Amino acid sequence: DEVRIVVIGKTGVGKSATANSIIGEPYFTSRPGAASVTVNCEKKVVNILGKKVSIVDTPGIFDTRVSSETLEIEIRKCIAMTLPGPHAVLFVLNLNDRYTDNDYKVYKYFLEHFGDKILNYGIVVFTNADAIQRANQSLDNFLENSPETLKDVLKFFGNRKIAFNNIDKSQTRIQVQCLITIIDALKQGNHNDPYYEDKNFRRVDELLRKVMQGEEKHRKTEEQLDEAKLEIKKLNEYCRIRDEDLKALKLEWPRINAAKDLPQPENYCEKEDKSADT
Ligand SMILES: Nc1nc2c(ncn2[C@@H]2O[C@H](COP(=O)(O)OP(=O)(O)O)[C@@H](O)[C@H]2O)c(=O)[nH]1
Ligand SMILES: [Mg+2]
Repeated sequence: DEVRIVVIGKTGVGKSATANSIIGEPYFTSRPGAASVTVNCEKKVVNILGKKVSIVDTPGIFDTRVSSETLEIEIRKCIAMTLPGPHAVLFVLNLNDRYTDNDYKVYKYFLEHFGDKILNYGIVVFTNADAIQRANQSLDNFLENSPETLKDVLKFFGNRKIAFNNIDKSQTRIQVQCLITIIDALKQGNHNDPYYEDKNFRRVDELLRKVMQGEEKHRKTEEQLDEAKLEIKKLNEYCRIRDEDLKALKLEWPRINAAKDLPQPENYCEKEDKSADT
């Protein structure tokens, strides 16, 4: 029984602290201060409650000044580290921070670049549960006064949410159990597509084939070509970065696939090279 998780959110909201709570050891660097501590995506695989849990911690990429394209590649790279795909995407927010329009933009960015489908795998994790615990408040109670944008986000995530107190270690076990229960229910609900799959590169493939075969030549050819050129540029950059990940994955594949009959991961980059030769 395998669970693959990716943790996403702004710098300092407590992504690494939450990832550490989940794995039960201080593996990821978590510290106060504005600077992003995690520079690249990092993965740790542990055994929790009889399950093999892999968790990918991501850098706080939303607040650094990188281009939208670089950002997208970085996030895809993190998601690719959970190949064949994450069962759960944890969107981390700090209960002490007011939910702003910028936070809502981050959410919108995700839907735009990764498709509405990612909503089926999202869980909102609120860190700093100690703050509401001190005030003897429940999470639901606290969220009643939150902005409408946050209420909308929660609604779209099927109201899947959990509060984490990453400081009081006596709460860790029950919190993690609760999270695993939510993820199990999620997997069951998503049984036809139990994990989020990055279909982007299949789409590029199809698009290229279409353009090459001259299909729909009479319609929007120029536009399609421009789109294809842009996608090829993105694809090349992605392939360059992902090459190492793919190599590692192929080595790992027999182990990942031990209990399942998953299809071999396709190497889009290689396919791309071959079609370029012919
Ligand atoms: N009081 C409290 N502090 C937390 C909690 N979670 C994280 N922090 C603190 O928030 C700071 C930033 O956490 P970090 O995990 O590095 O955030 P990241 O940048 O999102 O990975 C650290 O000092 C953590 O100790 C929590 O639940 N309660
Ligand atoms: Mg971090």
